[in-house]
Amino acid sequence: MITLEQFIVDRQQELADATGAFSKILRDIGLGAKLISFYLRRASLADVLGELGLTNIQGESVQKLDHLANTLFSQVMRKNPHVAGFASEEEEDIVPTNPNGKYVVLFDPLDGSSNIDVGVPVGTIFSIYQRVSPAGEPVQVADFLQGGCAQVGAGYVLYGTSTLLFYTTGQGVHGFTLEPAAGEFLLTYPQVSMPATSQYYSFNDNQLHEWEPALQRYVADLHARNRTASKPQSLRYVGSLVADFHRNLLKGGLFMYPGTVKKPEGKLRLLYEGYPMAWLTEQAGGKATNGKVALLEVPAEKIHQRTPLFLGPASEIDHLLSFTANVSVETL
Ligand code: P6P
Repeated sequence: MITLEQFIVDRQQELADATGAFSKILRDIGLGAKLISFYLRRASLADVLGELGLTNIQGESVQKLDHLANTLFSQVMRKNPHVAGFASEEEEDIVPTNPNGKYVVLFDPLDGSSNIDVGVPVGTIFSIYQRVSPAGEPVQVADFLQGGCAQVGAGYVLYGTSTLLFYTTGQGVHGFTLEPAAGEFLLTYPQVSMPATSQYYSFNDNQLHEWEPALQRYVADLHARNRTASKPQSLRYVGSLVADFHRNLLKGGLFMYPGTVKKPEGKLRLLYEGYPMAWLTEQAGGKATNGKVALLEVPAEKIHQRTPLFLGPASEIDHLLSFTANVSVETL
């Protein structure tokens, strides 16, 4: 049995910076996950279900556990001397912490929170960069807007039938399962590959009529292919990004949350949802796009910027792009 900490230390030489600082950040993300998992497992008993009666900067009602998860993760990040600052879906602005830190961390502390009260899995998503501003000074927004290709670490925690932590540092995707008896994440999914063919497709069907015509033609093509396929794909969509993504990562499947005529940028956040999930997808052999270009190459302009998001097996994404990006598959 290999613990997360042992795995990180064993592979430390592969990291951009083998001083151990980055490893300590990954270890603390594991700590934050354990704390959130503890409270989630007792949510209904600890009366932390339901709403706080607050709204966050997104104008969304803050669920009690959203607030608690953000507080727990923020505290863990503040205490890590290697973290110079963080950004959170629940925080309007960047939060400078230790000016001598070399890294910044972005996170959605509890994504899918609308599912909390009905027992559907939710998740934490994180993304890590080396700062570009001078050490010893407070971090600046530019440290967080380096773009998806500059990430040095990314991953998610899935609070489901078990608590799972999947991450990449550019050397593949590796998954761990929390063993509550030991309080340790144990390596259970080394070197994850997304299957080349899709078993599932995941999108919110009631928005179909609001999508661009080219995407509607792609969906019609997807349905037609499944009418004649020897092994048709199934629609699976629980409305929790980490849960939908994790299933498709392991079993093969397309996830998409496109933009609409009214909201061309879609709903999901580029910096702490799109970029990390896109990097994981690519590291597992899949492809990620905003419907026009590679997702990791979409420029970062604002902390809470939204993006259309398409994640899946490379061949399926190439096929989708042949509709939406007017790019013939050969040239992709
Ligand atoms: P819809 C959850 O609120 C979330 O941010 C993601 O986790 C999920 O993929 C998406 O929104 C679901 O949105 O509009 O289909 O309910």
